[in-house]
Formats: sequence, structure tokens, C-alpha cells
Amino acid sequence: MTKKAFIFDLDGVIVDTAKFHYLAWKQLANELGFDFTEKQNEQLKGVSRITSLEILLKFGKIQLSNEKKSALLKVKNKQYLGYISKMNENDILPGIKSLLLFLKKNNISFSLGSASKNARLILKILDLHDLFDAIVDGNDVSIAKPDPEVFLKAAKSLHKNPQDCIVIEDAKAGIQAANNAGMISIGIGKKEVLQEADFILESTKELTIDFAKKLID
Ligand code: B16
Ligand code: MG
Repeated sequence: MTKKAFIFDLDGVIVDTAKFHYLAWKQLANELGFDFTEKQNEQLKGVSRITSLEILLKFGKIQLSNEKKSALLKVKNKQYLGYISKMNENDILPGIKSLLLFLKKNNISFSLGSASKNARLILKILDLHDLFDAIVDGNDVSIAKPDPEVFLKAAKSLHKNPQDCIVIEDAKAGIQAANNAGMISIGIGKKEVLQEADFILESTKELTIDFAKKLID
């Protein structure tokens, strides 16, 4: 049996919830009186909910009390939950389900390593929750990516050494977190954003079983 294990990010790797985060943040920005572009949204990927709001408010040059910030986080999450409740198994990104089933069948352990506090709910909506050997999400960590905490906790849950863990990530902050943890990092997305990754794939379609086999050999 291989010593290696996989750690999957959620948003942008298992499912494209990034578009829903963007819509909900954009709506909030518009309500606060400024616009929010897709390019600006790149900086929110992979970072925690509160850090996302702080980055957004900086774009809008707005300062708010902590009380107002928590009220806005609730509004944004409500909006976001509205979008994700309409998802189903068809929203799982290409190649992911077959890869997870392959890993399961071959006793290769895998965990989730996500910044999202909605991660468990999303995995349940996608009917993937029970496949995972461990789930570490935004409720389990105190320091956001690029800090390695989330991935180190995932490795610990899987009883694996960091250097034997392969992290699949779509965000710059997530690749940095994987590298900071001393893990193998696979970036899904644009080269310009993910240049620090050990391997870069354009989309999850390239995350094939053959590619996974080469990583664990
Ligand atoms: P929530 P990941 C991250 O998930 C998202 O990429 C990031 O955009 C979001 O702000 C963060 O989760 C928190 O999400 O509001 O659902 O708690 O990419 O680490 O799976
Ligand atoms: Mg992500």
C-alpha cells in the first residue's frame, strides 16, 4: 500500500462554488455602493470568510465596526447558501468523482482541506461526504491559508507525514499553504496565478487516474 495520501481543497477543485462566492460578494459590494470585479475576486479565493470581507472593504475604501462586519458576513453567507442549495451531483467538477472512487477502491486515503465553514454541507449536497477519510474545514482551523494549519491537520487526521501528502488546490494562497506544509502541491487553474505549485493543470479534466498513479508510484 502506498504511503501517499491526497488532500483536496473544496471550492474550485471539487466544485465550482467560487462563482457563487463571487456573486454573493458582488451583490454585497453593490449594496455598499461600489463594484467588484472578477479580477479582484481572485484575491478572495482560498482565504477565510472574514479575510474575504476585509479585502472587499479595502477595495471599496470602506471602514466598518466589527459588529457591522459580522452582520454583513451573515447577509453574504445567507445569499451564498441560497446559491449552493440549488446544486447537485452534476456540479461536481469533471474527473473528481471517478478519481475519488479510484482512490477509495485502492485504499489510498484522502481528506478535505478547505477554508470553508460550509464544506460539510456542500459535500453532503454533492453526496460525497461519506467518501472522505477525514474532513478539515474552516470550523477546525484558526489561521487561514497560506498558513499550513489546515493541511497539517488533515495530514494528522490521516496519520500521514506531510511530505507524503499531495494537495490539490486552485488558489494561490492554497498552493502557498501546501508548500509551507512541506507537501506536494498540484495547482488547478492559470499558470500566472499558480506558478509556485509543483505541478499545474489547466482544469480538473487533467486530474486523471493515470496522473494520480504517477504521483503515488
Ligand atoms: P465560507 P476552499 C474557501 O474554500 C474559498 O475558496 C474562499 O473563497 C472562501 O472565502 C472560504 O472558503 C470560506 O468559505 O464562506 O463557505 O466559509 O477553496 O478553501 O475550499
Ligand atoms: Mg479553492
